Amino acid sequence: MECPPFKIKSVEPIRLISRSERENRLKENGFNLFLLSSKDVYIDMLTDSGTSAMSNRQWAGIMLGDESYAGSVSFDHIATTVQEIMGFPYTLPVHQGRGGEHVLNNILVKPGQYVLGNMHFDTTKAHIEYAKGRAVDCVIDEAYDTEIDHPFKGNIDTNKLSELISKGPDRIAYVLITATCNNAGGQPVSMENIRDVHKIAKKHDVLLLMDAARYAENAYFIKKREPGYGNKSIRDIVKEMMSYMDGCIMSAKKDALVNIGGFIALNDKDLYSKLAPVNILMEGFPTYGGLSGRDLEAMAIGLSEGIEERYLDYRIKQVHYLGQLLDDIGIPIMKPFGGHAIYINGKKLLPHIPPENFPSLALCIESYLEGGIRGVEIGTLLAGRDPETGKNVCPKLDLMRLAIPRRVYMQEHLDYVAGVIKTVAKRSEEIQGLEFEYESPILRHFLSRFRRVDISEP
Ligand code: P61
Repeated sequence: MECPPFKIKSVEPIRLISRSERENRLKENGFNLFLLSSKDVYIDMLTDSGTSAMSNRQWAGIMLGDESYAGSVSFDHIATTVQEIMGFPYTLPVHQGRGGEHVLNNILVKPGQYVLGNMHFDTTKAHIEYAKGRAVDCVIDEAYDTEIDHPFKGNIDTNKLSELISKGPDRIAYVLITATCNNAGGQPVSMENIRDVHKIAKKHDVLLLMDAARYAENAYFIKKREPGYGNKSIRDIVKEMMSYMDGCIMSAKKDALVNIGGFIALNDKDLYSKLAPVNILMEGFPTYGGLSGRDLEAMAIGLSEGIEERYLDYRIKQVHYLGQLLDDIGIPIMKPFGGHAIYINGKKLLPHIPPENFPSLALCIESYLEGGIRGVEIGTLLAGRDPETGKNVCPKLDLMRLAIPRRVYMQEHLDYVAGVIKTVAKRSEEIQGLEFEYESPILRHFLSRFRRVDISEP
């Protein structure tokens, strides 16, 4: 086995507070782990977003950042890096992924139009709906089954896609491939599927974009799992993936290894010209887009580091190490293991808790109580309510995600996490569900408060 391709220069202390303190913190914060102070969290697996450890080169880049309001040299650095790696000539920086979603959907989506994709992430869906559009998931059925072994569960069902587009291409604002597919367990999309989706989109003259938050991890899976790509470099695979796209939107907080940042990158100058003024309004001048020069610099360096093969190999193997530990002790998890996180099937582990009482959230809360681990619910709570009926959406997948920040934790941390989950699973039958004490109106999981409900009581 190979060691991680880095050594540690700077450390950040962590500490496990007592169980009674953890219980108190939960009660004080309405059982919402987003509301906890990070000093009360021992192992933080809430997200892999913005939580990466930056490299010495990125930190050196921070000092080189050009803070000019207009024409920053650091903007040139990110724009040329995007063009070199992804091939898109027009880059608009944004402060993070959802900033880009705001700008993009403001221009692309007309009321009532559809945005078709494999499985839209929650901020993506929220922004499409905010622009009065409709977000439709067209992922293959296998994605909804945590047990089925399929190498590319993030694939779009091309029959479903064709059918929806054929009904009226004018009603489609654009097609979005999210790679990897976060809500389906960090599952990749194959090159074959990307190519097929491209053909369908072009046939109907519909814009095709990629949500590239985890595009490098997706490219790694193509290399490892798709026939014909084993000997290609990640760079070449990325180039090919992007060659089928009209552009991409990226939260750089994931595969570009930065704590803040993002961008929209495009082939078409006209579309760029439509987006740039809105970007000025919402994010900032097109050469900074809500970021400081140092952020742009770190993002450019991180984008290159994120596609290094040795790094990706270590990264994905680390995630799979945790997956294997949990699988070996019989925890029901999404398989095959995804790119940035391991997802536990909350519905299956806690079948006595109905979806409306948030089984996967209950699992997150118990894992915090047991061992100070902070995971996140990707299920009924996250899915929110149907905008028309007001009812809970209750998606087929109801999962607890243990996201692994990049270059942050060691094997021992993951051993500890597996031990805690094992203890929680042993007492799964006693675990209670939750109900709202306060339900926040938008992206409700962030600010809502809950109380425990004993499901067994009549
Ligand atoms: C995450 F609990 N993801 O997975 P921004 N596209 C995709 C994402 O995964 C994504 C964004 C766009 C997060 C952060 C997060 O309810 C939550 O830079 C595929 O975060 O704005 C973000 O990028 C948005 C966690 C976001 C959440 C929303 O952990």
